[in-house]
Amino acid sequence: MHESPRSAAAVAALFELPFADLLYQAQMVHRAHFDPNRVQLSTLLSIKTGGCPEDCGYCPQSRRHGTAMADEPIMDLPSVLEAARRARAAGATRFCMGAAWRGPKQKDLEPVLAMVREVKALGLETCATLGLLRDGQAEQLKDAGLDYYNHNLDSAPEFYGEVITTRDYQDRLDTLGRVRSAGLNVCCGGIVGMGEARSQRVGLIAQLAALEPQPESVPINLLVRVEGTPLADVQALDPLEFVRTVAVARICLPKSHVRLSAGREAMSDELQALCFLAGANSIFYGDRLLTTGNPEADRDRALFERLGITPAQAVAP
Ligand code: SAM
Ligand code: DTB
Ligand code: SF4
Repeated sequence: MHESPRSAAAVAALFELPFADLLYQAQMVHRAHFDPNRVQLSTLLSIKTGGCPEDCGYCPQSRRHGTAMADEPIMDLPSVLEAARRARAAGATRFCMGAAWRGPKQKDLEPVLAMVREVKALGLETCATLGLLRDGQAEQLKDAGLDYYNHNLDSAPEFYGEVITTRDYQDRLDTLGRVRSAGLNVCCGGIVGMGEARSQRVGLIAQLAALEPQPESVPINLLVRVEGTPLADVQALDPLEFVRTVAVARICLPKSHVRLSAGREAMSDELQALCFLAGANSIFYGDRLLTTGNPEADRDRALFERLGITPAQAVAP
């Protein structure tokens, strides 16, 4: 028996509410499960950048697009640890390592396992996003001390094929199943502003809400339109529709941390404040996402100060 809406019709009805009624409902759900003035901070690091064989239309790291991004080797362990220490010192509680792979080969996974072990030893929560996982790989990551695995559904199944052709929706669901079975926390969300219809934003949230159990962490990305990618010139999403999407995610995924993710750099403080009011309670923190920019930590700290938001406490080292 689930109390939160998860049928497409119920999710669509939320999107149709007057803005004030939607935000009021999101606030009530948020306050029933979380301290509304606390936001979790995760810092990203691209440990393997560029040269990806996949064709995700939004992504600057695909080697199929004209983004002229170099195919770099995997980072060395000391450099990763230095970045993790910096993130910890700045106040992040989770460190997320991303790789531009379709998925890791065993020889790729070995150095990542070492990174997970050592980052965990710094007292940070660990997260990795490495693409599709094969049988046994999630277990190896779990044994190394991984806390979260990020793998996004990205869009509604009806829209997915217009953005990506090299992996299908079921591949993603299979990886999420492996992550869950290995006992890892699931971080799974999507991207909006890719030219999808509202009904397709509904479809994305309905899919996320139907995951059983629901993901612990739900990144809502606003497309960063990168020159050279097929989606570079797509029409910008109405900012208030973005706030609606966050609010609907909060209501449908009541116990999940909803992360205000990519796209924040271009948002005003006022728009971000509306997103926190709508129930977002996590951000990517630090001046880079994977390959694109993110607000400077100082700007985020100043915004939190103005809003009376306290970052979630770091775990003891
Ligand atoms: N290669 C792995 C994979 O795709 O599963 C992991 C890294 S991939 C860059 C992680 C996520 O970043 C994607 O699923 C997508 O949701 C997000 N992303 C990539 N490019 C983006 C962009 N331009 N704007 C917003 N989100 C983006
Ligand atoms: C997620 O949902 N968003 C992050 C993280 N998970 C890996 C990545 C955003 C990437 C934005 C484009 C870039 O910086 O390359
Ligand atoms: Fe590769 Fe991931 Fe980018 Fe897709 S989103 S092209 S899989 S790095």
